[in-house]
Amino acid sequence: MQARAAELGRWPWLALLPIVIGLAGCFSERATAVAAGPCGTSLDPADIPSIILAIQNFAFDSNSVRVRVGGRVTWVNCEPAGTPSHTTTADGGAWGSSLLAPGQTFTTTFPTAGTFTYHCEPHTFMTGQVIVDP
Ligand SMILES: [Cu+2]
Repeated sequence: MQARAAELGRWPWLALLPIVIGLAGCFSERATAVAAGPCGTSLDPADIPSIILAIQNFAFDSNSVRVRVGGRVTWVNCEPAGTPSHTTTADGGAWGSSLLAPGQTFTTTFPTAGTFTYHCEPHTFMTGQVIVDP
């Protein structure tokens, strides 16, 4: 512990290193999301203004998002190749994707305000919600 304190005394900027690395990680992640979507999937440029959600580890990430009326959400299946396909299916029937294999995407628009819960058809334990603000 004392040795570490002495090291930091000699190179005080070392204490900032984890912060700098953390920030660099944030920015590169964001740049990747805009250019290629999560997990490197190519996105239709028309989908870029969407809120983009990854499907990974048999979950919607994040499982709760907010958009404005008229906003869009794009789900991207980020599972590794060979993982069973998923859907995004509104509980009330407002939207429903086909089975999305790893690497596939689905986009829908939200024309009305409200809270819309959804699930994955083959894996009903996978759930999420989209809150649409007026
Ligand atoms: Cu699923």
